[in-house]
Order: sequence, then structure tokens, then C-alpha cells
Amino acid sequence: MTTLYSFRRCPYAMRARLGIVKSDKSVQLREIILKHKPESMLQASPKGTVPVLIINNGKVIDESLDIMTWALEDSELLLSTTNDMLLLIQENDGIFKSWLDKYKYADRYPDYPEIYYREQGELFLNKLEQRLATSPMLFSAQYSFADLAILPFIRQFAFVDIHWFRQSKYKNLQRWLFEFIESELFNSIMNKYPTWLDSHQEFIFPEQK
Ligand SMILES: N[C@@H](CCC(=O)N[C@@H](CS)C(=O)NCC(=O)O)C(=O)O
Repeated sequence: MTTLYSFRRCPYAMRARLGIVKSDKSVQLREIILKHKPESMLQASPKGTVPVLIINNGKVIDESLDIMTWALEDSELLLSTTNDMLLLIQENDGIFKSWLDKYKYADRYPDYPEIYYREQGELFLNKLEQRLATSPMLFSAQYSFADLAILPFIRQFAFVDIHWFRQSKYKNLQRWLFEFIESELFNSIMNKYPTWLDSHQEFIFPEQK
């Protein structure tokens, strides 16, 4: 059986779980906490980030986008992934993620006030808003590889100050995000599990397949 080391609130682990839910695959999930990473996870992937997938043939995949690609192999969702989608994900993971971290932990970056970091992140929000003004999801009417990869990060950005986000000008982004948060898809990846380190309990994920 394939094992997934995961952390519930990590946006990278969330996108990996979204990919798995959208696939015909299931894994044995080990919920970890970042402060006490299991030895077996570090042995498989010394860089110490989640998610980490260990396939039953021993192969290790420790980058979230690669785990999505593994999960969705041969699926329509992967086959319809375009270069434009990958470029948008790259922007999310690069420049946007770095502003997101500074906005979220603004007290650790006293060079500028929180609002400055938020405004930098808004350059990416604006870009997504423009797309979502003309289609229900980022690239069409359906969730694409890019929607699944990016949504967890926009959720994190929105929840730094949800009051601000709710009254912001990003109406289409709000629709897209809240529709996702209320969906069965999102709920299916957010179940709470005891940490594997204490219990050594594993859980089949997704639960109903
Ligand atoms: N490029 C990696 C990044 C994964 C990552 O940075 N995950 C964070 C948690 S959200 C982590 O494990 N950080 C290590 C730590 O906090 O000790 C991926 O896409 O999988």
C-alpha cells in the first residue's frame, strides 16, 4: 500500500490530497506534526517537508505537484493540463507564496506594515480575479489541475484577515473560494486524524473509495 505523510493544514499537503481524491487511487495516510517529524519520513525524504508519498515499490515522491501528477496519471484532469496552468502554479508557488508568508507572519518582517505585504500578494489575486470574471473556475467551468493546486494557498491568504477578504473587491475570487470551502471535495480532504507519531494509526484516504 502507498503511504502519504501529510499535515492537515499545509497547503502543499492539501493539494496532494485533492489530487488523490480526484483520482482512482487511495493511500494510507499518516498525519504528522511539523515539530516532530517521524524518523521514517525523514529517512525517505531528508529535506523534511510534507507531503511525502512512498509508493509500495519503495519509490519516494516528495514534491506536492509530483504527487498530484502521480495520483492523476492518465486522467482527463492531467491530460488537459496546459503550459499556462503550469505557469500560473509557478507564480503561486514562487512570488505569491513568498508574499503570503510575509503577510501571514508580518510581525516577523517589520520592514513594512502588514498591509504592504497584502498589497503585494494582491497582484496575484487580481490576476485570478480577472480569470474568474470570465469563467466559473480558473480555466473553464470545471476544476483544473491549476485550481486544485492554487486554491489551498488562496484560502490561507484569505484567512489571514477574513473580514478584509469578505469585503474586498475580489467578488469572483470570493465566490470561487467559498464554493470550494463548502464543497464535498474540500470536506473530504479536511478530516481530522490523530498524529501517527503517537498512535501509529494509519487511515485509508480518501475514506470512501
Ligand atoms: N516544495 C514542497 C514544499 C512543501 C513544504 O514546504 N511544506 C511545508 C509545510 S506547509 C513543510 O513541510 N515545511 C517544513 C517545516 O515546517 O518544518 C512541495 O511542494 O511539496
